[in-house]
Amino acid sequence: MGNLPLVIASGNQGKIREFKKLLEDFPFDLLTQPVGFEIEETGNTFVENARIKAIAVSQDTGNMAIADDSGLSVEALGGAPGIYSSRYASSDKERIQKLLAELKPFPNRKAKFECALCIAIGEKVLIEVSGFCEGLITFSPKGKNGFGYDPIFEVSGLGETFAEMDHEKKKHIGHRGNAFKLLKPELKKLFT
Ligand code: ITT
Repeated sequence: MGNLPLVIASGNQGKIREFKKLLEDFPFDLLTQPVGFEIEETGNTFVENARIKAIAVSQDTGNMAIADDSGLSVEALGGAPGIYSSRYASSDKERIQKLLAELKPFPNRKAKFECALCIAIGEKVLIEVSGFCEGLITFSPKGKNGFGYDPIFEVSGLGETFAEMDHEKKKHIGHRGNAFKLLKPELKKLFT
């Protein structure tokens, strides 16, 4: 593999930090998307939205781009907030408070994170994969690491939230890490 420029098509600093860690073994020159770049996420699924973002950023920059559309689907809320996870409220704190309030009447705390990754060059999609992580919504936030809904998402069987884990552990078991496990062999096939 040569050193190829790859633009991280995201404005979310939490995701960008995780992308940099997950891609550190690959010989890409990682670039960030133009400051203030915005594209409307008009898809109905995580996969469609990841594709929209990767293609838009690749077309804008002229480089290959990787996008992530991700979110949390809560069983008792019929899958909400789902693809609307970032639009659910205006800050991480408010999103967490709103979710805990809406879930209060329900004993079922099951939830699932999903991460759809797309790599595109121009309008050509090179790779699409999705990763998942199942867990439970806690009754109050726990832990200081990570971003987004991490403080209220307890991974099944582990008894700790994403926000109580270090980067390495989330990388191994999280939805984004699981998507990257599928992405890696596809990248190798394409670039070797
Ligand atoms: P970009 O579209 O610019 O990448 P975004 O934050 O708007 O940034 P999404 O549309 O994919 O990204 O929304 C994902 C939201 O889901 C994100 O803002 C978080 O609230 C939540 N989320 C996704 N992955 C998460 C993770 O690993 N931990 C906690 N929350 C996460």
